[in-house]
Amino acid sequence: MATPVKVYGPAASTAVSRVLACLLEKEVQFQLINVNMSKREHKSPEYLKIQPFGQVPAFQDDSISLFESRAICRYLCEKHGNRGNKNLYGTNPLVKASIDQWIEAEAQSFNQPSSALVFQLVFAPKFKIKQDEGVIKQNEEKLSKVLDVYEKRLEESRFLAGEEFTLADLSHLPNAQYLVHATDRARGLFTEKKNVWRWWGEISGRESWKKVVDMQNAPPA
Ligand SMILES: N[C@@H](CCC(=O)N[C@@H](CS)C(=O)NCC(=O)O)C(=O)O
Repeated sequence: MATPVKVYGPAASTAVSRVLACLLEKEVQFQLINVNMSKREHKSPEYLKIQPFGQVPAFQDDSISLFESRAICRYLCEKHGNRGNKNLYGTNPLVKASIDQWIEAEAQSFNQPSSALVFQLVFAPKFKIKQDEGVIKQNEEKLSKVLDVYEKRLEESRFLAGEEFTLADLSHLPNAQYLVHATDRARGLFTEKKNVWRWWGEISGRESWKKVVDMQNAPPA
């Protein structure tokens, strides 16, 4: 039996939960090792050896260490092509390119405004940090424009890269999950776009993602 891969970081982290969703889709065994960020364990010299930027997640598979959640997901799909969801990263160069295109759209266009909103609307109140209404408004506007593009795309295809659920869709789950449960205004950014809202219902209903959300909601051990 293969040794489980190791993921370092709390499931509540959006980047960690992206990797967890991928592992569950691919049915790859893993061990989640908590990194206590309030105690700044992610900045310890020991941790910096596997994640030199001092962020979560870090990942280990035997002697290989990796960081960057999207790169870890691609690695898992390439290594375990025949396990679990075989279509997650496509099966031919054209489909892979389309998946990569939408993973890039997530990383370069969706991630910035949605992360800023997750911080302002979810983590700032949790850690008693003052919210900035200007930043919230600005990023709601930015995200709405990004989602206009998604709405058009999702009018013509069921998922971002075509008719199958792929890594491109999966990559959006962590930030969107927080936002649709944050405030009416943030949720409205998704509900007001018919196809985006249909897509969200489909991707967030996957068993793999429901398990990740359960992990996020589990009381600390
Ligand atoms: N691009 C990185 C982002 C990692 C990231 O920003 N992680 C956050 C938690 S979601 C973190 O570690 N923040 C603490 C810090 O930057 O010091 C990835 O996708 O892995």
